Amino acid sequence: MDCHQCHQNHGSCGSKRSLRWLPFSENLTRPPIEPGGPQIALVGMPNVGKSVLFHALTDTYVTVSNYPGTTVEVTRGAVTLGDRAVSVIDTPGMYSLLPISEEERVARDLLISESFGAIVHVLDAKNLGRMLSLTAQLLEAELPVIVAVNMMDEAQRWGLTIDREALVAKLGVPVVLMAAARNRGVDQLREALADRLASTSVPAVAAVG
Ligand SMILES: Nc1nc2c(ncn2[C@@H]2O[C@H](COP(=O)(O)OP(=O)(O)O)[C@@H](O)[C@H]2O)c(=O)[nH]1
Ligand SMILES: [Mg+2]
Repeated sequence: MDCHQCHQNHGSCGSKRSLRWLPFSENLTRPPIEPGGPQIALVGMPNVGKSVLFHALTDTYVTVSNYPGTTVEVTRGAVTLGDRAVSVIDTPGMYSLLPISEEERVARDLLISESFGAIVHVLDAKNLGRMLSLTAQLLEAELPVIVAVNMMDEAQRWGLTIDREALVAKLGVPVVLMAAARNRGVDQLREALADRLASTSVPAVAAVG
């Protein structure tokens, strides 16, 4: 069977990662991850719904591994965007890019050491004010941020409304309102991701003059 990371026999890539396999028919229809293609990271404070969103996006198998030298687990999978399969990472929760905990250090190191076509900053709609400080840090670090305001179902129950257009105008990046646990807004996020990756991808073959 092929490894979803390297598309080779698992023994030959040397990976020790555990894999959750799909039924054979689904495995056949899934587009392969582009070698050297873009990656997406889900980042944000703890308990905002990153892992729920990760599983809503990745209907294919995932790998879970300890970040090197730590006991912190990092989950990787693939999200299908149209006819592409793009690698996506669920990062440990972090409050700030200035790490205090081991989880925060791993999340920060991942963002620095790997290159990403899009960084989805997941926020809790009920605590926007507290969470936007991390958005500001990510933007300051010039990361390709897409803001996902999650838990809109709870916010609406609390009578809160979020002015998406105002957020877009203030932050200058795409903003998606969602309730990942109810599968609301997930398709809009896929569209925002596809747009972001399309606008940053380099043509495979350069024009020759
Ligand atoms: N009501 C509601 N709960 C959610 C939503 N997304 C996640 N949750 C819940 O929030 C909690 C934390 O989610 P989790 O994905 O583990 O957060 P993480 O720490 O950011 O990975 C869990 O109990 C989820 O079921 C949502 O959109 N609406
Ligand atoms: Mg999580």
